[in-house]
Amino acid sequence: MITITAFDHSPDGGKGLARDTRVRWALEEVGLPYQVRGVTFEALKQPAHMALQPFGQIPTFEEDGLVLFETGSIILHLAQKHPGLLPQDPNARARAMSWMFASVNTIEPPILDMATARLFERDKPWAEARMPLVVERLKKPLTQLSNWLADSEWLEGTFTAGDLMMVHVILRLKPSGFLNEFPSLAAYAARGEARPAYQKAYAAQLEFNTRKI
Ligand code: GTB
Repeated sequence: MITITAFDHSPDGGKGLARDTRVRWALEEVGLPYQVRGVTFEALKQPAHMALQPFGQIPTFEEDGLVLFETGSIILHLAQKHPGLLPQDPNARARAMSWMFASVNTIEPPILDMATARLFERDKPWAEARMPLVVERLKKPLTQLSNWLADSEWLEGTFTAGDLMMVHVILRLKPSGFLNEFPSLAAYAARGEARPAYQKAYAAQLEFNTRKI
């Protein structure tokens, strides 16, 4: 049985923003059962968890003695091993992987930078002056992504692990309303959210995060 780790209780209270949601989603897309071990913030930095995740973070993935960390690597492993998340054609597979990397390498960093600026740097004397730069650095790649997508359903024709990762990355912009500034990306994210596998993953993380211990 596959075991993943997640926050014992996510700070978002179950909005699906923590990264275990994308792993849950991938597991649902390929139809694999899994169990979840909750980790407290304190336990994240203890040796037992650091042995699984060198940076003291969630999620991790364990199956038959294999331990993986980094959501991109976990989802790539699942997608290569099980049908449903990568096309058969080698070139199309490689394109889907390009999008997986683009999601975590090109789109996620400026999103995290904006989240950090808004949540943790607001009281700094330079916060107000820096914010337009942070917003511009995010708007540029989002505009480019939106231009690429145009009115296509998915990034490369059919749904792939690249879309799964990209949709979960941009969903981080939904609660602030920022995603609505890019209607084609908002519609793209909504298509991802509408997939039955996402719905199952979302419901599971919500139940987990609102469970009584
Ligand atoms: N690159 C790694 C990966 O993709 O696996 C990043 C993993 C990561 O950032 N994990 C975060 C974590 O463990 C949780 S998801 N943080 C604890 C720590 O670093 O000490 C990031 C996250 C957390 C909370 C919310 N939220 O509440 O809205 C959203 C996203």
